[in-house]
Amino acid sequence: MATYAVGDLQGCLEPLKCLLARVDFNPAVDRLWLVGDLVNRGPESLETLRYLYSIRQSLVCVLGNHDLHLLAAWRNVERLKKSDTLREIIEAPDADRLFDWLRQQKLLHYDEPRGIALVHAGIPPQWTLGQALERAHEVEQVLRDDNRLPLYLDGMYGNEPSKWSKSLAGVERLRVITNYLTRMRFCTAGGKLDLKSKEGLATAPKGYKPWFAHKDRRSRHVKIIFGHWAALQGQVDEPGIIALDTGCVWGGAMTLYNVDTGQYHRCDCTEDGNARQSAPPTTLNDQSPREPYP
Ligand SMILES: [Mn+2]
Repeated sequence: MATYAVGDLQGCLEPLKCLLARVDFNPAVDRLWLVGDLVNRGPESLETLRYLYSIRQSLVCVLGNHDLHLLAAWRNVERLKKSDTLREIIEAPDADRLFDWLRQQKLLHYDEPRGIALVHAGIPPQWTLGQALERAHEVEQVLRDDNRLPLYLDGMYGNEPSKWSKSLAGVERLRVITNYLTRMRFCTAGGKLDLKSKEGLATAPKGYKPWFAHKDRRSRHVKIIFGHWAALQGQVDEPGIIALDTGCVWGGAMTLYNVDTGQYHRCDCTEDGNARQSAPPTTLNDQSPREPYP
């Protein structure tokens, strides 16, 4: 029995199957952790969700910003943007069952025996793991609540408030929790978000750093596996921080990580998000020198 974590799928099913074949993944005994952004932009969002649903007993899944956007578009199709490739899911005959499954997923998972947290974007520096789990749970409860879901899905968009405060209530509170866990890249030591800079580490505005780089980060004793930030290309020089989004949907690669041995596997992706044949097994440690962040 082995446990793997895989980076953002974004509707790229072939590279996922390439990776699972490479490690001889057996859903009857092995486990697969997903960092979220299961769908959108790639060629096979519907088929990807259907495949995941078929092996749901073997999965641990946290939701990403694209997954939440899919839920919002399901409830209000006018939310779809031109660049979205989500309509096929909303119109599928088995959509209800897929959405019911998606809504049961978490925003933050903690594997206590291993001491490993799984999250799409990250945990803000001013939160302990315990606080992050409690606040993630607030959103998770709303996702499962038919009465409260519409208000959340309509109100989750936006970059404000840019910083957590205990006194926040209602949809603003849920929005900043969601932004931390599913959209964050750069923030200040106090957790003020910059949601506009998306590129490499050199683009951080003054006073801002990657969320994981703040030296007094309160979750620093926990190993954290995350996705979302393709520009990092999996290269993070921070102990216990594992970045798995290697930009498959942008013609990069999909990365699979053996949670217990630390071994990496990659399948290269074509520009249209499919798998490229004959990619040799590699480990990230064999790659070019790491780029330090400022
Ligand atoms: Mn994302």
